[in-house]
Amino acid sequence: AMLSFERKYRVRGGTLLGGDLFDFWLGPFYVGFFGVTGMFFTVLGTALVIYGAAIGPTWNIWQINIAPPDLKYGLALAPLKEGGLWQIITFCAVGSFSSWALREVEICRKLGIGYHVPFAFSVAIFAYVTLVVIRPFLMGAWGYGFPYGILSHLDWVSNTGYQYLHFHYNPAHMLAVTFFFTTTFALALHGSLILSSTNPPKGETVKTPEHEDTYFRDTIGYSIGTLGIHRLGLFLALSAGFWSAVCIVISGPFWTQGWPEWWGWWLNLPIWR
Ligand code: BCL
Ligand code: UQ2
Repeated sequence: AMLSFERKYRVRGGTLLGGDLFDFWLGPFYVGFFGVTGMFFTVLGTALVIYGAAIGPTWNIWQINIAPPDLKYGLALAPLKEGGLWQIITFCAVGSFSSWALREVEICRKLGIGYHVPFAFSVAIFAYVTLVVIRPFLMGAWGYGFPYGILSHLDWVSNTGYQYLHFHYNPAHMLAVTFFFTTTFALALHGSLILSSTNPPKGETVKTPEHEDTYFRDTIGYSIGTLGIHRLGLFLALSAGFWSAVCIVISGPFWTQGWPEWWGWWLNLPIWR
């Protein structure tokens, strides 16, 4: 079932690869070259995760774990049951996420809209790739990647954090956390403002952006505006992902001591030293 206005937007072209070959829809879904590659990597990757669980010791959803290779394998390929599975799954994950981003690009081109959505998703992919490819590569072993499992990845985060004594002292982690929290704050302000102006008391009409601006001008003396709040929200969210990637890539490749020690530069400033 196509929505009445949908036909108008189902335009040919705008493809990056494959030309007209995959330029069609399956039901409501655009296919495209990257729909095919995305489906391939997703199905293969998911099947390998299930196979990994099947050869593992448990079907307990919380305890299933697919671990990266031992550090002794360095940057080499490991035997399938000793981390090789993790390596192939990681390859499938990167292939699948990238395909999804490129499929988004093709859809943006068809619609003639900006690339904001694929750009934003790319920042999330960048954070993931930093964790399982860039940092392990810089540290010389795939074994530094995080394990695929619900509890196991939490253990990895805790262990990795304590290796640097106190991760809260990591300046980039501070920025990332602050951006995540500010993002939720901004969305709470925005969501509540929109719902309040679109849900007036019975008998009253829906309010306009004039009312929205006035609400914030009256309370804090400033309104960022309806377009502005979306720009701010995007900036905050992308910054959260970006600084997350930075906070982990500098832990090890750049700084090997505890993060509290890093602040020695501040304590050693000549003013008070
Ligand atoms: Mg910390 C990282 C917050 C305490 C050690 N920590 C993070 C960051 C974030 C954070 C800033 C994780 C988000 C991220 O990377 O997003 N930490 C945080 C907070 C506290 C905290 C708020 C707190 O105390 C209140 N951290 C601590 C303590 C340490 C500690 C002090 C442990 C003892 N923290 C670490 C370590 C790390 C973090 C170590 C990290 O490695 C991590 C980080 O920065 O990683 C980059 C980025 C987003 C992603 C990576 C997601 C990518 C998604 C991909 C592209 C798509 C997936 C698709 C999916 C599979 C398909 C779904 C299909 C469905 C049908 C939809
Ligand atoms: C706003 C506005 C919106 C909004 C929101 C604001 C009419 C519908 C939420 C208010 C936002 C401000 C003042 C910025 C807050 C800053 C940070 C860093 C959280 O003015 O315009 O449009 O949704």
